[in-house]
Amino acid sequence: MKQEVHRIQEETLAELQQVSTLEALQELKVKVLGKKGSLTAQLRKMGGLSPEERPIFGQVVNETRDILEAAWIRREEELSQTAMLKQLEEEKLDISLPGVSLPRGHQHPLTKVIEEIEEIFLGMGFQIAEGPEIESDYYNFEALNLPKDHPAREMQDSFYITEEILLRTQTSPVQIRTMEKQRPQLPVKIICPGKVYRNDDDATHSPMFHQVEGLMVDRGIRMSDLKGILLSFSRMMFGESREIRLRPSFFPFTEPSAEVDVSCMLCGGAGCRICKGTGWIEILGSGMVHPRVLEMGGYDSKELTGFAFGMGVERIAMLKYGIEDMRLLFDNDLRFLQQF
Ligand code: 2NM
Repeated sequence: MKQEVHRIQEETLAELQQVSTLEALQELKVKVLGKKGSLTAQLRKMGGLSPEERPIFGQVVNETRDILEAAWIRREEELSQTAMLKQLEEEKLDISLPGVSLPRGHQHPLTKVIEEIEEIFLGMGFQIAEGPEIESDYYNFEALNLPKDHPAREMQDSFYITEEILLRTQTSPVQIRTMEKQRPQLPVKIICPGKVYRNDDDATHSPMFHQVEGLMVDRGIRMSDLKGILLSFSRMMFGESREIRLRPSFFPFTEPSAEVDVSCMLCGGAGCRICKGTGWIEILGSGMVHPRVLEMGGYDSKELTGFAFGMGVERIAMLKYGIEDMRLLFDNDLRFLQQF
């Protein structure tokens, strides 16, 4: 019987060297060490042995099993290694090849301009406020004193989602929301950068564009505060030698209202192609916040006053960088973007 066990051991060790796949290895394992395997069968014969012989034979079988199992693990490693090398060879995978590099993007000039505007106003003590691009009719129009018959409220001029919900047409709803949220803490001193949407699409209008609006509310805020802040902004944005001028205008949410022009950054005010010979370039709209808007924000308009302004970022970027066609800002052509 001992010889039989020894024969199984030698035969199996020889067969192990013959098998060439992991599947065949597993089959061989079942054939020898499995429940119905040849070595397992030897153990069943122990019943026929004398009590003295049994432990000795048991030990022989166990030793053989240990030897075979160790040989199995070695063979399994060899075969796995061979299988992997074969796979690598078939895939012709060269892990030493360098990766494929992707072309590098570039920060968008609009993002740059927005960040620059933010830095300037942060430096003057303003905070940045953000809000939803999908707005209610209330925050977008009603609270801003836009009457029901105002053209911006026509279905065809704004992107309505329902009769009560639309894409914001300016960032001022964020200012109403901020007034409500931070009341009664003063001053309110915020700028609101972000995307706005209007149903216009031609060479000079994009259905989506960017705005930065500003708001300052406190006791005793006057038009001269507005003018001082906007002069400082214009000089930091367009150069220390800039001047500004205010022209009367109209907005439903401000009274009085003014358009703000900055002296031409190209000719310094002498008159050129860019300023169409006037020496001045319009950069933003502004005014003293309408008392009704302050009341809508929850403030007592007899006690407080404020100024507000709004500018189009695309326009500022085009002036600052001398971009002639607004559509270049929306093409995302790297040859254009990489110039800024
Ligand atoms: C502009 C021009 C003038 C403005 C008004 C307000 C608010 F919320 F206080 F009523 N925010 N922004 C404003 C005023 C915006 O954009 C051309």
